[in-house]
Order: sequence, then C-alpha cells, then structure tokens
Amino acid sequence: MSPSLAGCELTHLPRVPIDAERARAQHERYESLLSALGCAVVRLPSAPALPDAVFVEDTAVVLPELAVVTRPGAASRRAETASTAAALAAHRPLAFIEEPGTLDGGDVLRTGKTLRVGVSGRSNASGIEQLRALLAPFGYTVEAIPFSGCLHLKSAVTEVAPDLLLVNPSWVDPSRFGGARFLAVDPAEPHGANALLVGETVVHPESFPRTRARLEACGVRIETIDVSELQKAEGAVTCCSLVFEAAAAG
Ligand code: CIR
Repeated sequence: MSPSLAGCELTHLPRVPIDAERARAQHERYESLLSALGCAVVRLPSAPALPDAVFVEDTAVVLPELAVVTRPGAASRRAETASTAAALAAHRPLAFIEEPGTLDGGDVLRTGKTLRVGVSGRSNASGIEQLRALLAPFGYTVEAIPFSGCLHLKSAVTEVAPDLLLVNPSWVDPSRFGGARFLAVDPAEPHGANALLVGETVVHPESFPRTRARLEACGVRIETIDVSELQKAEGAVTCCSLVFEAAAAG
C-alpha cells in the first residue's frame, strides 16, 4: 500500500481526500481475510513512488499454465509490472503484453477456458489480440466485450459462483456472457458488482448491503469488508490481489 495512494489515477470518480492510515488498515484486514479463507498471502515490496501499486490485479493475468504480465493502460502504472513479474516467476512461466498493446487485469474476466476482456480506456485492441495469441495454444478463447460507465470490465461484472455472474446491467449487457445465469446489483449500488470469489466464498464490500441481500438470497456465502478508502481510489475487492493455485499445471 503506497503512502502516495491519494495521488492515484481517477477516471470516473472525483478526487476526494484519502486517509492513508485507514487505507493501510483496510488493506491489512483484506490480507487477513484472504489468509483466513486459505490463501498464502505474498505481499509485494512497497512502492512509495507508484500510487496505484496496491491494485496488483491490473498487472497480470494468471492462468494454470502461465502468467501474462500486462502493459497497463495508464502510463503512470507501467512500472508496477516489474515486481509482479519477479514474484510470479517463482510460480509460472511468464509471457508479456508488448507495446502498442495495453491491458489491465481488471478488464479480464475468466470463466473456465473463456476470457472476456473489456475494451476500455485501459485495454486496447492490440493488447486483447496479443492475449488471444498467447493463450490460444492452451485452448483458451478470448472475447472482446464492450462496456461503459466504469473503469474496468470487472467493475461491471464478476463471477460469484460457478455459472453465476453478478452484473450491473447499466454498464455491460448480460447477454454478452453466453448462457451464464446472472444476478443484477441493486440499482442503488452501481459499484456493487465487483466481488472476489475465493473458493466458495465471495468477498464483497460492506457498503453494498442491498446487493449483498440479493446474493444471500441466491445462497452465496459472503464475507464483507470495509474498503472505503480503496473505493475512493476507484478500486474495490478484486483489484488488490491475484488469487491463484500455487502449483502450475503440468
Ligand atoms: C486506476 O485508476 O488504475 C486505479 N486508481 C484503480 C485501479 C483499480 N483496479 C481494478 O479495479 N482492477
């Protein structure tokens, strides 16, 4: 967690003061929750000069067979990938998105062998095409998905159970996701679609009680967490981690 978080990139939100100490405490509770859910948490070295470095999700796409290190769409975030690559090299063969491609992991929604990638201000056609070419040999399909109104595709849709997507239908068309079942966020909580599935538990911001009630009505097991300061930086619960099985395939 960089002490310079308040200098983060912002696209859809106005800049408001961020309490760095509170943000740090929230991030520590997030790490503790992931540990309690069975994850071995590895924290990357602190990067005080990189305000958005806490949002590690954007710097890689980790699959069983390999990890693709991204080239983030925001120039200010490109230096973040070095520490991610160094840490992931212990777990996976690495591949890299190259210029002129850009890709943010927050735009990549994986369900099984299908990756849907939001076409955004951060992820461009070249980045998506490079991802497709890198993953085709492993049998993955990559589909470009238009969306609007939010920063990343996973601000608008995430997987909350096998074959169940949590969606803000004002930001992305649910019919784009094949035959998957979907649950809409409560309209009063447009940012409520970003949820992190860890095993069979969904980590969800505590600021979205109406959407939480909808999830619980579907039988989804939820752990809530206060991420108010990270939300001011246009982040939420998926963006602060890369969750994967430790052993690579094969
Ligand atoms: C940014 O604009 O890049 C950061 N302030 C927020 C990134 C959040 N990332 C994510 O949701 N995957």
